[in-house]
Amino acid sequence: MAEYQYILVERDEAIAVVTLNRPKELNALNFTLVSELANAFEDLDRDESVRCIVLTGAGEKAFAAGADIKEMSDKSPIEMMVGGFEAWERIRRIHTPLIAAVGGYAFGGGCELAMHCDMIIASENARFGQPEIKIGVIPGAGGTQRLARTFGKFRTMEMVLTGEPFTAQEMAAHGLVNRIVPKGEHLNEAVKLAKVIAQRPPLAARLGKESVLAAFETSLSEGLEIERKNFFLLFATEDMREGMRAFIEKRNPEFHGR
Ligand code: CO8
Repeated sequence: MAEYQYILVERDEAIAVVTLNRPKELNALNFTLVSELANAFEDLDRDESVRCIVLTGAGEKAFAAGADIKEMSDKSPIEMMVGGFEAWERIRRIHTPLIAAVGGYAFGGGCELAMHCDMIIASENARFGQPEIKIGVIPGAGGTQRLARTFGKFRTMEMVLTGEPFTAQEMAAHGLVNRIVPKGEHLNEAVKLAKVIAQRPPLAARLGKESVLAAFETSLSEGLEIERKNFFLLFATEDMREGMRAFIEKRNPEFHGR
């Protein structure tokens, strides 16, 4: 497995756990870290034995407190443009299901990174926020768009225009957190959920993810078309035959990703 400076990548059978590993800086996302993350996710995405990826932050205080303000503070618009946004696009295109395990602060780019994932498990002490306005900018890695689509216009406005954080409970009440667990339990719970997904046929998981994400990018009729074509496509898989046969024969299915 590749060596990284700012992240850790570990395997637990079919699960990969990726840890943002700058705990002294509250896992602030510098350009190198985000690029390492994109590289690691792409490597794991290519590995058929990886069925689900869990993303978490090192230390008790933060998932990630946002982009690295010290690194960004003297950058020009062009340096920002060429410096790192391509890595965020690469993360957006990962096919393997991604689960964010959030304890403590998920601020700025940290909140946006959690929202790049497909599910979010949060510790009861998790705090989500887009505080960029307090330092003179706005969210830049999808915060205004992804929040507005789930959290709604009015709460998103409050978050983006005041910069004040919301609790895990508030996020869960509005559908931005799957479940809240006692402090410190977020990673265990995320791995537990990942293990359930890892048992499912991976091609169905991939096309299920693709279809759900299409809901955020298309009209209803285009989205329905994508869903239907993906549904038909799965009838070409051995796993579909196995899944249905196992149901009829009243036994557990054995999926091979084919
Ligand atoms: N960048 C750099 N360093 C940070 C960051 C950060 N975002 N957050 C915390 N740190 C550092 C602190 O400077 C401090 O370092 P040092 O010990 O050397 O002084 C250390 O981490 C611990 O932080 P604090 O002492 O501040 O810890 P507190 O518990 O007192 O406060 C907070 C925790 C409330 C989270 C506080 O650290 C804070 O407000 N952090 C900044 C949050 C923020 O503004 N985030 C948004 C950044 S902008 C952004 O994310 C835009 C994303 C655009 C897309 C990405 C493009 C690449």
